[in-house]
Amino acid sequence: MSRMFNENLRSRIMTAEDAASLITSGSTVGMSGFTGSGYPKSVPLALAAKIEAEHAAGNPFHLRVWTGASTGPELDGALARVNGIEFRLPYNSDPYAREMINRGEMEYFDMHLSQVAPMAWQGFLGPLDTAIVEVSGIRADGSLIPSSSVGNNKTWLDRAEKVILEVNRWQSPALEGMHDIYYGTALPPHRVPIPLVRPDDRIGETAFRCDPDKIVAIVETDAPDRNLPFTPPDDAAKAIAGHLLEFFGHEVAKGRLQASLLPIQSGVGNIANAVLTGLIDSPFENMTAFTEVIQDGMLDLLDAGKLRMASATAFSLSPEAARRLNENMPTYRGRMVLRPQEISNHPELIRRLGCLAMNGLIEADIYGNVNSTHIMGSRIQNGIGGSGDFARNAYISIFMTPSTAKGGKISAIVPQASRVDHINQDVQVLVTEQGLADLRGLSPKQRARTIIDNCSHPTYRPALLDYFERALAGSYGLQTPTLPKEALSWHQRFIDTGSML
Ligand code: 0RQ
Repeated sequence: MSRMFNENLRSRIMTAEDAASLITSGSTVGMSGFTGSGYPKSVPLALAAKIEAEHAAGNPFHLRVWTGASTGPELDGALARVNGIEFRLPYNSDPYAREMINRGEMEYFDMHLSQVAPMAWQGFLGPLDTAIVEVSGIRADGSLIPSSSVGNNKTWLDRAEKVILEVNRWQSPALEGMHDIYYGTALPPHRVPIPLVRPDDRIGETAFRCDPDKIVAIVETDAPDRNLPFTPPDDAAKAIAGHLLEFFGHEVAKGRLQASLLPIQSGVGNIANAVLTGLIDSPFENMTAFTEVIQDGMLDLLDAGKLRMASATAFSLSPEAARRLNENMPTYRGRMVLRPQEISNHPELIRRLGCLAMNGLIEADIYGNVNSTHIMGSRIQNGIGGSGDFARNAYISIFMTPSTAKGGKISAIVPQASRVDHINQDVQVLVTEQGLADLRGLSPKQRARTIIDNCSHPTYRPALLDYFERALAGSYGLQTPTLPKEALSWHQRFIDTGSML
C-alpha cells in the first residue's frame, strides 16, 4: 500500500533512475542515514550506475556527500566503488570508502556529529544542492514522517535547493509519532536555551516540514535497512562489562550516582553492546538512555524492563533485532524518542542531563589521551562520530577497549597516542578486560601508574613501566614525562615488523 497521502505530490513519483538523472556532477548532496538505518536505498544505487556509465564514456562525475553518520552498502559502498565521491562528511564506516580515503582518493571531513547541522546553517560547509531523504510516509498535509533515523534530515530538507524523497514501505508505519523534531534552533546572537530537562521530554513535532515546491522527485521503495549483526560478547567484552558494572555499583554505594544511574550513552561497536547486555543482570532499575543510537542491547534492556525509555537519533540494530522492533513497534513506541542529531548529541543537553558516556577507542596512552579514529596515527578507521560530543560534556566520561588488538600484536595502551581525539581532561575512566582505571582527580604521573597497573596487558606492562620510569629520569619536564624520540617507537615497530612486540 502506498504511504503517499498527499494528492498534489503524486505527480512527482518517478523511478530511481529518473530521480538520479536530476543530479549533476559536482553537486553537494545531503543524504539521510545514520549507522545503517534510514538511508536512501534506491536513488544512490541509480546514481552509482549513472556515474559508472559517465566514467566509461570518459566524463568525470563526482559528488560531495553529506550524511548523518555512516550509512549502508547501497549508499557509501555503491558510490565509493564507482569512485563517485570526491568529498565526504561527517562519519564513515564503509570499508570501500575507508580504503579510498586511506589511499588519498577521497577527501574526508571527520567531524563532531552535533556540529554538522549548525555548521551547515552557519554557511561554513558551502551550499547544499540536493537532499535525498528516506521517509516512512507523506501525510495529507505534506509533512514527512521520518524513518528509522533522523540524523541531519531536518537541516538537509530546510537547506537544500531541491529535495528527492524515498518513501520506504519496509519501515514500520508505527514509527509515526515516535519522532521529536525540534524547530527552535537559531544562530547566535538569537540562540535560546533548548527546553529539554529530562530524556523523555518532547519539545518538537512528530514530522518534518518541507516546502512542497522543492520536492522534485518521489521514489517508492521496499528495501530493508542493512545493519550488521553484533558478535556475541567474548570473554574480553564480558570482563569489561563486569568492571564497569562494579564501578557503577561503587558509585551508587558512595552516593555519587542514584540507583537508576543517570542517562546512559553507549557508543558504536561490539564492546558497547556487550556492556548494555551486562546491564540486564545488574541491580540498576528504571534506567534511561540519552544517546545517539539504539542498539540490540538497548532493546534487550527495554524488554527486560530495566530501561524505562531511550532517546536517540537512530536505530542501529542487527537484522534480527530490527525484525523484532518492527513486529512490536506499538509496544516500544511510547518508550523511544528519535531526535535530530544536533539535539541527541547537543553539549548543552548532555551536560544538563549528566550522561554516563561509554565509548570505544583504538588506543589510549599512559596519560589517558584517547585515539578514537586513526590506526598508527594516519589510517582512518571510522571517525570521531559523537564520541567527542559526549566525552567532553558527560557526568562521567568512560572509554573502553580490549587491552590488545590484532591477536596481541598491538597494545591498546601505548607510551604516547599516535593521534589524540579526546584529551586526557575528557577521559575520566578507562576500562580494559584487565581492569578499570578511575582517573578522576589524578595528575598525569598518577594517571600513568593507574593506567599501566590496571589496564595494560601483562605482555606489554613491563615495557610500559620501563618507559615511564626512564621518562621520569630523563624527561625535559616532569609534569607529563615524555621521551620524544621513543614515544611513537612502538607504532614505528608495528609499521616496520607487523608487531609492537
Ligand atoms: O579491525 O575490523 O580489521 O578487525 O579496529 O575494533 O575491536 O572491533 O572495536 O567495534 O568497538 O570499534 C574505536 C573503531 C572501536 C569505534 C572503534 C581495529 C580492530 C578492528 C574495530 P578489523 P573493534 P569496536 C557514538 C560513539 C569512534 C566513534 C564513536 C569507533 C577495528 O568505537 O569508531 O565512538 N569509535 N562513536 O582490530 C590497530 C589498535 C586497534 C585496532 C582496534 N590499537 N590498532 N587496530 N583496532 N584497536 C556513536 C556514533 O558516533 C555513531
